[in-house]
Amino acid sequence: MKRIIITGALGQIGSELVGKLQGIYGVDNVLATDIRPAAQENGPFQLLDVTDGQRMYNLAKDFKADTMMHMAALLSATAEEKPLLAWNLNMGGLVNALEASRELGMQFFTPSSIGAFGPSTPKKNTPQDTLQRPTTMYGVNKVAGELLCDYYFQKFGVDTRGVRFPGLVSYVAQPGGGTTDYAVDIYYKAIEQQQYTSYIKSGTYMDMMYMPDALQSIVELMEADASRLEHRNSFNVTAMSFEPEEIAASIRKHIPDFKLSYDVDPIRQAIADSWPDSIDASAAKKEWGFQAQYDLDAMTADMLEKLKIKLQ
Ligand code: AKB
Repeated sequence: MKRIIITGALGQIGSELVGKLQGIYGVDNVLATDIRPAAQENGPFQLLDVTDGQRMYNLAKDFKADTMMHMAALLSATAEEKPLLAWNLNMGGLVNALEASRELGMQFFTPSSIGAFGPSTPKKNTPQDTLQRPTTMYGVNKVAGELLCDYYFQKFGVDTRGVRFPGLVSYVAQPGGGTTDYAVDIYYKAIEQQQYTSYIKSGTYMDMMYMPDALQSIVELMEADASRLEHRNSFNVTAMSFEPEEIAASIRKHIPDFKLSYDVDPIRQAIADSWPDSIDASAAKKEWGFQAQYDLDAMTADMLEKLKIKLQ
């Protein structure tokens, strides 16, 4: 049985990860933390600014945590607007979480991203091990983070694990400040207004995954037999790759009058253009059995059904 501390528990992933882990390991074995107070506390919760390493250590120690899931981070578009804040928060938070894990002997998870790739990376079926020269602050943080997690494993024996998430789609908590956020917004607007104006250009492919598959991948990687893991901190995982017209076509199977138009945001478009069109997840499949359940149409059907209820 694990005792888990989660940072960024009110963020896009954290909001659902907490419930998933509570269901598996028990409500009292999951300590949710975030920089802002929870509207509703469904289990142990503490305020935590991840740049405060001492408080992070104390909370983990008092909770007797054996696992750290470090989710707090600024996403790609916000990091481009505020690069120094992104460096301090993304790298400062990560090193604090790794240090607490080293000192307390905790198993460790943090997500990397397709943002860890750059324009010189092969764009199609991007290999697990390849060129990583990202041109965004977020990407710089993610590559440095992957290397730092590898370092903590090699140097100190911390059981660090991680995946490179694609854009994550969910009806529970909206993402904020990401480049792939359009793929969430579009479903809300489809229900509310039967139309969407995309800030990402037609023909721009990016990898995506539905949140239930993302959560399952975290649990499976953390439970995986360590002796099978060669790529501990940077597994490519993906469920689908699409461009705006393809998600619109999927939505039209349920809302035939749905209209898609464009007002391209040059900053987020440039970030998207620097990322792969599609990544190869075969290392994750081979080393710990990763398998996504939802393709684009299955995700669309579930998103629209759940959002109709939520937005009533
Ligand atoms: C973002 O768009 O910044 C994130 C990511 C792909 O890491 N969703």
